[in-house]
Amino acid sequence: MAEKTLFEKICDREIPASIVHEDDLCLCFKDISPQAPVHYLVIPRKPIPRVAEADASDQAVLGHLLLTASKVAKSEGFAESGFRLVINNGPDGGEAVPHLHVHLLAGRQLQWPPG
Ligand code: IU
Repeated sequence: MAEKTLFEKICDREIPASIVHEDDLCLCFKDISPQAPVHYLVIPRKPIPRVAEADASDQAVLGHLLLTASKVAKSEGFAESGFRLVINNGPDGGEAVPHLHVHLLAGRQLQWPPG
């Protein structure tokens, strides 16, 4: 069996994380190196390495990640001021952890384009 990713270990409570939401399909926890006043990661329990490796059978979980991120952002009071969701894919995309995750950033004016 392949070794668990860091984020699978967080799902399995083998590594501590500050979890703000969890359900059958996903977990949302605070990023350890926040780039905004609010910086959370929403990850599927299923260890999909990156969005480019998701397939049609992952459609429901992919939708669930976005809906969950939006729900968390709104529950934290960012419905009006706004927030940003980011998925980094592969080396040029800036992906560091090979377990799909949606970054949720909020709480300051974010710039565009990203670096
Ligand atoms: P990326 O999209 O793969 O670059 O993002 C990985 C994120 O995971 C990054 O923002 C890290 O700060 C974050 N992270 C974490 O929250 N906990 C950890 O133990 C590790 C990375 I390693």
